Amino acid sequence: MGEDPASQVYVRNKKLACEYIGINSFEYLLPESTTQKELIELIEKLNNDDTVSGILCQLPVPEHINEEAVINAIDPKKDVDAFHPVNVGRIMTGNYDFVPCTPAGVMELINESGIDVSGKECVVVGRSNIVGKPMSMLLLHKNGTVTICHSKTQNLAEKTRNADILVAAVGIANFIKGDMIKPGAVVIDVGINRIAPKVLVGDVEFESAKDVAAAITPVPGGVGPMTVAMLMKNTLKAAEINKTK
Ligand code: L34
Repeated sequence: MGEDPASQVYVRNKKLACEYIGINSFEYLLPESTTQKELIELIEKLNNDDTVSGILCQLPVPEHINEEAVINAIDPKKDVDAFHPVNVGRIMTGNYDFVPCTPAGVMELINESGIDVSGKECVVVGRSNIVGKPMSMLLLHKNGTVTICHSKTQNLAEKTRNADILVAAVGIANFIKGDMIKPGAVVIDVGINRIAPKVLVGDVEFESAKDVAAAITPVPGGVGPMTVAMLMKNTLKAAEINKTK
């Protein structure tokens, strides 16, 4: 909904990924003036359409729309973002079909790099419903010892310097400096901050961090594309779950 420039890039990347792997995707680009009722009516139409496996509403939505009401309107069986409370609850218990795309992408990067989370000190900076909270749960399911830090955390650098695996998801450009990182740590940068028309940076100051960390993800070209890849995985899962006889 609306004209958020970042959303336009992200949605485009999702559509391209669908095209690339052979998933039909349909974009409903709703004008800013659309009412919440109209948006929810569209979601309900898609909920009831057997030819639709997965639904997502790209966030953020404009101010006059209640994000929670929109998320709640999506059929949990088609909720490929895993934002619906039913799916959030299932992530807590560990019995889930859909994993939120960004945290899932982070886990995939960790696994594919041969990094064992078990017993490690994992520090997640950021506590959003979309990244920080589910991220912490996924690391916990892999037997990490998880600390969640946020804007009210005292002695933040002390906490981050203790991390074997550090996930930065605060949304502040270059927030984590090299001296806040333990030598040899794995650093995952979830932030995407546009600091100039053509300059994207993460939440980690890459230059000062790269020589301290044993492994670090870049921005762009790090977690962002993984978010898109995990959406494809969830959508395939949704197609299997919603298969009509
Ligand atoms: N409903 N809203 C919903 N689901 C999501 O999973 C998202 N997210 C976040 C924002 N809102 C959402 C995304 O899709 C972030 N996000 C996302 C998706 C794709 C990319 C980054 C974030 C991405 O493709 N990043 C590339 C290009 C960045 C650019 O050029 O701007 C990268 O290399 O990081």
